[in-house]
Amino acid sequence: MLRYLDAGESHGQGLLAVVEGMPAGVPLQAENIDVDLRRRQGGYGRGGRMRIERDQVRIVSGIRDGLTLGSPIGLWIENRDWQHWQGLFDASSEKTWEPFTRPRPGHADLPGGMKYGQRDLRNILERASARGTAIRVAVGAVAKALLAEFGIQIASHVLSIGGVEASPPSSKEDIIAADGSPMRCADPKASQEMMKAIDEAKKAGESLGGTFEVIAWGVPVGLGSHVHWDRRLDGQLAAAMMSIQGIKGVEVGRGFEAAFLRGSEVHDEIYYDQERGFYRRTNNAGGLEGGISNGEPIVLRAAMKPIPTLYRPLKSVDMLSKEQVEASIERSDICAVPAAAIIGEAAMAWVLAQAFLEKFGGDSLAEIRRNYRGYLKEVAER
Ligand code: EPS
Repeated sequence: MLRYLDAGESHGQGLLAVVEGMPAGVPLQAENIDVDLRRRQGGYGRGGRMRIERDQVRIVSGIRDGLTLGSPIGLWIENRDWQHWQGLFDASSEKTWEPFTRPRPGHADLPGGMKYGQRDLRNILERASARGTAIRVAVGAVAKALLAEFGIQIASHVLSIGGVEASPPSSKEDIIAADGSPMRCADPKASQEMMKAIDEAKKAGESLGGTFEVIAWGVPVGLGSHVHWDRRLDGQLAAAMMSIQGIKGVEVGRGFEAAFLRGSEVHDEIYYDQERGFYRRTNNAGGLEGGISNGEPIVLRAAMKPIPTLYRPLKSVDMLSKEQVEASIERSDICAVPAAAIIGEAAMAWVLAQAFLEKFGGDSLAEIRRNYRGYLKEVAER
């Protein structure tokens, strides 16, 4: 069983995770994890925090000579910003911090404060902050390292920002090439408009959401199962995607659009040839049928709401005085959809790695390879 726990507050010392259940023998380098951490920090529309942080992971356990040992992998990312917040988590410090008492509509502030009995909502927002997604991306990169050994590749791209829609990319190469661009979008013309929309939103004290797509290529047929609701891979992937800060909708394959079409327009017809075995010419199902991967690329889309911190704040109520006020302003991003797409990759990688180990599990990479090859051989004969 592959599992992890993470901890850390946005302005605490740092973020940590323990990944348990990774087999021995998987090549893993901090530098590879750092590539994804850098990707997460990018994207047009980010706020001041990303100019402070230089996210880098320290692998503190579970590795020797660049290979996993099968023991728990400890990961640590320092918050450089912590030094500006000295005393926030330290009762012995002389510095006191103003309480945060005007909850932002749309953030965890108010429901979190009510649930945990807190009037200083900093006690909620510090953990609710999307800062925590840095460690989630690091954990996802560990999962990606395992999946890469079996030719599974994950990428993402932005589809829309604040109502500006990109035309869909025509090839895998276009999607991968979008990675380096400021909006992480495969349509250069739409990207320009998206950046303009972000500039306008910034001027107006607004924030913008959008949609993105995450794709996994090379996933074998047979991950997940139809036999019980919580074993369905589509459900697990959707839950993982939905748990990312700001996500309000998830689609698999054609998703909501399929509900407007007829059966014959939606379902992917089945073909067979000696070399490829069973195959499809379309992938409207997004690589998932009956909660099981069907060998086609897995395609998920997610919708991110606009970030709740508005520089022109919405109405709120002060937790102490109960007076009608404007919500507090906490430094934030105008738009974080390009970053959310990277977090989407991590969420997908984690669920796929879990499902992969459930199917082909073993204690070492070599053992898993044997199981995997044996299964593929059997599948080819079916
Ligand atoms: C983020 C760090 C946070 C925010 C943002 C994402 O840092 P700070 O609060 O110090 O500016 O910039 O989080 C949110 C927008 C949010 O609402 O939680 C990061 O590392 O990605």
